[in-house]
Amino acid sequence: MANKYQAVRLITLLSGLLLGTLVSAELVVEEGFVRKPIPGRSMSVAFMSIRNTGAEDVVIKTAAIEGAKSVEIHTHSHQNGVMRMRQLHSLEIKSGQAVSLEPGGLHLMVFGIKTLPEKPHLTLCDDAKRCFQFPLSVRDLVKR
Ligand SMILES: [Cu+2]
Repeated sequence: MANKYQAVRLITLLSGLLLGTLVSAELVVEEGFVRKPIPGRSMSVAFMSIRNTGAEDVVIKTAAIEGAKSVEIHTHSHQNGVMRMRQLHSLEIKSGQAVSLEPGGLHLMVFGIKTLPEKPHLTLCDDAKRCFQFPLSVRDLVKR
């Protein structure tokens, strides 16, 4: 009787551990693209929607894009009617929510672009140093 009870407890413990691995952080990047830099320039921007489909909140600390030297997370803010860019050192995406990086708001500032592959990999790493990889597309500059 005691052994049976212990077995049940062990199974509960194991399923708890299993569940722990199953509900680990999960991010999805939708509509992700990096803009080709202006000819002669090496700096550009990347936009996307980042969705957290996991059960825990994720705090993104760093971003990297294949073919670029460095990437910063930026936001825009209005100061006395002037739009300014500001670097963020973390970007929280709550469980079940999505954050949009779009023109005029949050964006990834991409530095030191030489040649972008056709589908450059975006790597996002969180505060627990877990990294997530997603393919981006490359878009030409909007022609007016
Ligand atoms: Cu910026």
